[in-house]
Order: sequence, then structure tokens, then C-alpha cells
Amino acid sequence: MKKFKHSEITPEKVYKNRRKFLKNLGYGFSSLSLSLLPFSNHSIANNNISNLTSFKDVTTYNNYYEFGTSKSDPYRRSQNFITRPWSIKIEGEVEKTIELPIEEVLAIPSEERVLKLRCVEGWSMIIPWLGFSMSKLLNKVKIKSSAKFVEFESVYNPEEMVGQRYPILNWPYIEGLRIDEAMHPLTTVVTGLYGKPLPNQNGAPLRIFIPWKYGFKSAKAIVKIKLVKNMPNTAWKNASPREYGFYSNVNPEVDHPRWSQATERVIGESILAPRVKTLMFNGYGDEVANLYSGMDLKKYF
Ligand SMILES: Nc1nc2c(c(=O)[nH]1)N[C@H]1C(S)=C(S)[C@@H](COP(=O)(O)O)O[C@H]1N2
Ligand SMILES: [Mo]
Repeated sequence: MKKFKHSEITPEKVYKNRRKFLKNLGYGFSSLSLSLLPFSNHSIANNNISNLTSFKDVTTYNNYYEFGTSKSDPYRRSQNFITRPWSIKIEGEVEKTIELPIEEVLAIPSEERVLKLRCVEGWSMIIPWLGFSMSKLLNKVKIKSSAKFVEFESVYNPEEMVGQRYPILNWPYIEGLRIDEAMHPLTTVVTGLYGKPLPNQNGAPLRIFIPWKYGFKSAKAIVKIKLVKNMPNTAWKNASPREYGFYSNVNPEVDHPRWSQATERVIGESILAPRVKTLMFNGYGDEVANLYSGMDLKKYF
């Protein structure tokens, strides 16, 4: 992987040199054109997304408990994490289990998707992800009608991941979605960010990203996708069911038992900058609210 200098690409430069930037990706999708960026344009219009969080903040302020619980731990401790060889299994309620080498998954064309991450802790970032819709991956198997949920499993490797030597969470990290949520076009398989392959601290070689849910739903370093009949027992719900529900849709009206979710701190802004209002579904309600019609989202938090 080419070493990346922080100074090389600032958010401003990325957008001023967008065409050049896209051409230089060397990422196997040089056919990508500006018109092929529906989500980035869309999300800018819908969610007042103006400033990208800097590459530096995106890659040094992380949550990745496998590498420790402070924000700088993932950046400091994940640099030597080995992500090759790697494969992703798709199993469970499917006609035939498959195991895809990472190369095959990365060969699926990625596009840039500028989407906001809202952490349950009350901060947010706007990140130019590279990725593709999860449905493209799930469509590689025949899903049985008995399948109702999708479970995502992160890698278990306590030799390389020091955090996994401690019972911070029940390892491996498990997340999950209902099938219709997983099939929604905004549910993204992330292959990179800022036009580069995904840094280790952000979940290399592959992570998921669900923009209308709290950040912890977006599991990193995925090794397994399992189609299941019952609601998965996800890592955070398992650790504290009173505080973290299965759905975990961003919802300013449902407070965390220990703090308000009405506002958020935008990472990278001055500490004097006011917190901004958190939007229902993190601002993606036009796209996803119909997934929850008729559901009491205070009960199913
Ligand atoms: N495997 C795994 N995935 C994880 C986490 C984790 O600790 N382990 N943390 C989650 C949380 S709480 C957030 S907010 C996001 C942060 O993603 P980022 O560091 O790329 O911004 O990753 C999520 N995915
Ligand atoms: Mo988070």
C-alpha cells in the first residue's frame, strides 16, 4: 500500500481537483465520472454537508476497541495489522455458502460516497468514503426465505489486536441488520476513504457503513456475513441492552440513558463552535424512513 502523506490531499484540494483525484485513484474504477456520484451530491443537498472532516481527524480519532479504548489507540496500534490474505464468508440461511477472497470483493467497482458518521457518544464526521452497496455482495448468494436478519462478524485476532486480550466486549465484535436494511442502497461496503484504500484504523480491509444508524453499527474488519432467522445478539446490545438497542437509528428524540442525543459536536470544528442539532436518521430520513413505517422507534431504539 502506498504511504499517504496527510499534506497531499486536504478536503479543499480533493474537491478542487476532483477530476484529477478520480483519475489518479489507480483503484480499478477509472471509468467513474462525476455523474456517478449520486449519494455525495444527494447527501450534500439533504444534510447540510459542507465541510469534510480532515483526513487527519478521520484517521487519528477512531473507535476500534480491538485496538484499545482511547481515540488515538487505533491509529497508534493498528499500523502493523496484517490484512492479507483475507476472505469474507457468506453463510447461514443461503443456498450455498461462499468464501470470497478479499481481492474479489475489492474488484467490485467502488464509488465515492460522502456520508456523515454520527457516533452514539455525540460527535460526528463527514467522510468521503469509497464503497458500494451491500446488496451487490449479498446478491452473490441465494438467500433462503427463512432468513430475516444479517449478522456481521469482525475478525478475532488477539495476537495482533491487543484490545481483544481484555473482556471489554464479547469478542468477536458482532453487528446486525434486518435484511431490508442490509439491502438498502445506502448500506455501504466500505473499501476506502479519501480516494485511498481503507486505513487499518478505519477497518481495513473491509468494513460496513450504515449512515442513518449510530456509528457502532458499522462494524470494521469484516470476516463473516451470516444470514440468520433471528435477531442477532449484537456486541453493544449484549454489553448493555438498556443503553444500546438493535436498531440504533440516529434519533434526537431518544436519549441515551446517560446523555442527550439532541445535538452533536462536529469533529474538526473549533471547541468554541456550538454543537449542531442531530437530525432524525442522521439526515437520511427521506431515503430510509419508509423502512420503519408503523414502528414505534422509541420502543425499538
Ligand atoms: N470491529 C469494530 N467495529 C467498530 C468499532 C469497534 O470497536 N470494533 N467501533 C464502532 C464505533 S463506536 C464507531 S463510532 C465507528 C467509528 O468508525 P471510524 O473510526 O472509521 O470513524 O466504528 C464502529 N465499528
Ligand atoms: Mo461510536
